[in-house]
Amino acid sequence: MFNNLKETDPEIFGTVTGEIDRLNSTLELIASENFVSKAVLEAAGNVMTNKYAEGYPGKRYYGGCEQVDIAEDLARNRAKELFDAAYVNVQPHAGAQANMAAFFSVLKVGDTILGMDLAHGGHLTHGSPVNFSGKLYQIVSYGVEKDTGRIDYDKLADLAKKVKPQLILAGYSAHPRELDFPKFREIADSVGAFLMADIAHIAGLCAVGLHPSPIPYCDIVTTTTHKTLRGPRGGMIMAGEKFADKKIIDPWSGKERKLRGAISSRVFPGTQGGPLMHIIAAKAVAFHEALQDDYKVYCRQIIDNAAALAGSLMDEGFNLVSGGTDNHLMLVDLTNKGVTGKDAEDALEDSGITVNKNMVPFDQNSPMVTSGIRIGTPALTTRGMKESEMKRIGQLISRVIANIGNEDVYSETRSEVKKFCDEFPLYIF
Ligand code: DSN
Repeated sequence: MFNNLKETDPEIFGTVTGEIDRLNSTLELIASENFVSKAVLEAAGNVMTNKYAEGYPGKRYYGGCEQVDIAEDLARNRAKELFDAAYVNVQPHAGAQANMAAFFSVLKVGDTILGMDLAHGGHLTHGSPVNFSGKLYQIVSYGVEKDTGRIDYDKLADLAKKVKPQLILAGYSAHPRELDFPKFREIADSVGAFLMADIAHIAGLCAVGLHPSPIPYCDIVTTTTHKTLRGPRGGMIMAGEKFADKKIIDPWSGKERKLRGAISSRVFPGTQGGPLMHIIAAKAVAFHEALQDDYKVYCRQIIDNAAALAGSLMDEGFNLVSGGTDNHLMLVDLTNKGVTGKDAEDALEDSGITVNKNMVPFDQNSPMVTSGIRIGTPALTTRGMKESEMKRIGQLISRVIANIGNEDVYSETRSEVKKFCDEFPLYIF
């Protein structure tokens, strides 16, 4: 495989084969990453990258769209079935673009968003001052409680009453607990706000019923397609039966229209041009895979693996934010170990274990240093690992963090990681 690439561009060929080697020989514990199937890879890397298809199936601005129309319809219909959604837009290039189009569908510049603080598990696009969301909107952040690591919904309701946001955002990139969407709806209704969920991390779990679905409760639901959902890198916007045809005032025209129409216009032509048709085809393949029975078994195992890894780390004396996890990720507060997130990330990387440094709630360190690491199980679960491997991985992580700077420990750990990886082969071309 990759013979043409090898001949044309040996340097990039080297990075691709190097990346395959890296994936095959290390333990991938970044909570937002996964390994797609070879079918998804083939769909993502083919001639559909050539096609311009601005517009939507049946209503394009270019000829020659008959095949890509079929692909986009398959992607939309499969996503509708998977999430029980009435409206799906598979064109957002990424999660940030999905969130931008969603905000632009219902908010005027200067409106107020109530979203989760980045340091408490939120996301850049949920109102960070260095992101368009923080520049264009008034942002009021909510967080988790210091003692429980959980959202206090009564406090959130009080805050909403005080700031009267136009939109409340439920969702996170680093929160280990279930979200209570009915409660969020109640709070949004109490102040007349739109409710949006960003389920980028938990989309797969929501699709199979292992996390409550936001679709019956939220006006707009955004997601990425490459995390637990195990598809190509990309974004998507959905709305449920109750909301897709809801009449709203389009903030760009000032006229009344259906929510689904506003979302479609904000994705294209509002914020994007030609959709990435090869990626949309790959999204369709991933949704097909997620509709099979074994995908639910996979998602169950992600959660069981996260619980096993969390248990192993707690046995080793680690403090987990909120004391554990309900989902695919955990947030380890390293303060009691006297190690920063950055040093832990670097030491683990040198030992063949990939995680990311992450702020913990009420963190005193900067985002480039942090006091914690975020760990997730979707990728290793795809590799076939189960609870016993998770227990051992928890012990390996503990050994490395107890021996920061000890190259012998890193090297012994790398050898053990290599053995693990050989037992669970990943990409063989
Ligand atoms: N950067 C992603 C994550 O790691 O969670 C979210 O966009």
